[in-house]
Amino acid sequence: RIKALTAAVLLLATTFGSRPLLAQATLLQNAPGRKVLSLNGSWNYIIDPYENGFYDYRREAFDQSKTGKGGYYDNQKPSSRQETELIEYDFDKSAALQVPGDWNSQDPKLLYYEGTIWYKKSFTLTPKAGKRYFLYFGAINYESHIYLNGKKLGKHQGGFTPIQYDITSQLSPSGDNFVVVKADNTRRPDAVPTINTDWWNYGGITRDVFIAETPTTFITDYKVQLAKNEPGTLTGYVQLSGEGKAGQSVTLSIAEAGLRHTLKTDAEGRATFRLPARKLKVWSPQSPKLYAVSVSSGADVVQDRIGFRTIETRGQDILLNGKSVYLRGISMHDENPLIPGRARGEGDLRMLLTWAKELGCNYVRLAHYPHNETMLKLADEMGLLVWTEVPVYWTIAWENPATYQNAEAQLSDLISVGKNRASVAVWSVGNETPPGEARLRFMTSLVRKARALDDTRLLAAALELHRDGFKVTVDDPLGAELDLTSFNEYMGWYVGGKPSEITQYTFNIKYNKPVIISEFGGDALAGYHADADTRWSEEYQEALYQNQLKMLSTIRGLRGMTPWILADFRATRRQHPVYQNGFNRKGLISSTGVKKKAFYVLQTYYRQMAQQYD
Ligand code: GCB
Repeated sequence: RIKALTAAVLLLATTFGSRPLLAQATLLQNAPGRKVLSLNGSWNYIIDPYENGFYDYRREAFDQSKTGKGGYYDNQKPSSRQETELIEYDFDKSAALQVPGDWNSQDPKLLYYEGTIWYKKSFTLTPKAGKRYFLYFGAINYESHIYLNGKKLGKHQGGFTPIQYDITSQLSPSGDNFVVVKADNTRRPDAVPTINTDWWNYGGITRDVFIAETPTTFITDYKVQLAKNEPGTLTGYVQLSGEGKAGQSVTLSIAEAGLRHTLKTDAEGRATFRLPARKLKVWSPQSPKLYAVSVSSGADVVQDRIGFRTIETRGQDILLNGKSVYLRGISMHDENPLIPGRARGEGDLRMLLTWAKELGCNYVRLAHYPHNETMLKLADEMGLLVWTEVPVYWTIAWENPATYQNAEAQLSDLISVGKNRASVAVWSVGNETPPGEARLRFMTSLVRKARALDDTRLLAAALELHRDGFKVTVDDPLGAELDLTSFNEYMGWYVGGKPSEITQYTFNIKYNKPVIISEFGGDALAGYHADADTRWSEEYQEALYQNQLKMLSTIRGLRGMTPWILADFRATRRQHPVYQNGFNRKGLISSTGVKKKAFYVLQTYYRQMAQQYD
C-alpha cells in the first residue's frame, strides 16, 4: 500500500512543482572531493517571521512571471541613485551570518527563533565551456528554497542531508552571480523529525556550501567496497552522467595495492564490477588502513580514500573481518558544546571524536539524524565504527505517505553519502518509536529500502522495552527485521528509582541477535557534588554508570553499547533553572568541556573490554 501511495505522491509532486519536492537527482559522490569553489563565509541575512519576502499582502506567493517582480530572491536594488523606488529590504546593508553555522548561536535574538531567514551571497564565477557546475549545500535546516540569480532552483525538505542543483545553464556569463536561500526551521507535525525532539532546532545553513565543477560527461556516483561476506572480492559500480555516458571506459585504480582495472559503461552509463582483491589490507579500528582510490573516465577523475572491511552477524556475534568485536561506543549529537551550537567543520568534529577515543571507544552512534560527511571521513581515518541514523524519532505521521517519502529520501541520501566509508557499520531507521501497525509498516519499508540500497552494513533501530517490576522484555516485532537488537533503557533515571536498585533488573530478549544498548544514562551538572542518591550530582551519574555496567553484563549476547551521551547538549525541553538551564546534562563531558566522574567509570570498563576482545 505504501508503494501505491508513494507513487501517487511522486506524481503529485512532479505535476504541481517545477520539480519533485523531495526526490533529487543522484548526489555527486564525494562532492567535497571534486574541484570546488567554496561559498563558505559571510552571508547577508534578513529575519522574516511573516515571510514578507515570499508572500504579498494577500498572502499570495510572489510570481515573477506575472509581475516581473518576485520576492527577496530578486535581491533588488533601486534603479535610480535617488532611491525613490520602494524596496523594503537590502541584503547588502543587512548583517551577516557565518556559513556553515546555525543562526541560533550567532545572534542572541535568534536563540529560540523558528521560522524563515533569507540568506544571500554574491560570488564570481565565469562558466567555462565544456564544464558543468553543481551548487551543493551540506545541509540546511529544515525547508529550503534556493534561488540563483533570481531564478528558483528548487525546494528541499530535511535538515541534515545534502542539497544539490546543476546550475550550469543558470550561471551569468559575466561571472557576477548571487545565490539566495530561504531557510525555514518551522517544526511541522508531518515532517521528519516531527515537532517534538530532545535536541535544539538549530536553523540555517549548517554545513559547507560550494560549487563543484565537472566535465560535461562526468562521474556522478561510485561505490567501491568489499562484497558482503567476501573479503577477497571488491564490488561496486561507477555511474556516469552526461551525453557521452554510454560505452565509455572507466578506470578504477588502487595503486598501492597494484590494482588497476578498465571497465565499460552500459547504455545507462553504468559499469558494475566484481574483482578479486586478495591483497588488500583490511580496515579496522586498531588499524584504520585507507587506500588512495582513483576513479577516472575521459576528462573526469575523482580521488577518494577508502578502507575495506567486512561486517556481519553470526548468532549473537558481530564479526568484523571475520573476528568477533565488542562495540565500545558513545552516542553523540552534531553539536559542539563549547559554542554551543552545531559543529561547524573539521576542527569541531575532530574534537568530538578525539574525546570518544580518549574514552576508549572503537565505535560511535551519530544520533539522531545524518551527520556531516566530514565526520564519516574522520571516523574512517581515526578508526571508529559508526552507527548512522535518520530522524524517524519518537512520534511520526506514520499514516502519511508524504512523510514516508520524506523519510525514505533522507535514508537514501544518508546511504549515498556514507556508502564508501569503512567506518559506517550500521544504518539505523529510527529511535524510540512507539509500536503499532502503521509504524511497523513504515519502518519495515525503510529497512527493506536500506537493504536494497546497500547490503554490506547492519540494519538497526533504537527500540524501546517494556517492564513489569524488575523484569524487562524486548519483543518489538520490528526487531525481527533487524540485524541487531538495540534498545534504549533508562533504569536509574526515568525508570526504577535509585542507581543502587539497577542491578535487580533481568532481561528477556526475544531475538537471538547481537545486543547493543543504544542508550542509557542520567543527568549530572558538572561540579555539583553530593551523595550517590542525589539526582543531578556527578556521584549519582557515576553510581548509575557503575550499576548499569554490572546489570548489562548479565545480558546474554551483549556486544556493545552507546551510552547517552558524549557531551551535554542544548535541548529546549530541559527547563530546570539550576541543573539544566536549557541543556540535557547526560553528557560525560560538560558544556565547558569538563569530564565528569562517570566518564572515568566508562573509560575503565572500556579498557577491560578492549583487553578481552582486541
Ligand atoms: C532518549 C532519546 C534521546 C534523549 C534521551 C534523554 O531516549 O533517544 O534523544 O535525549 O532519551 O535524555 O531523555
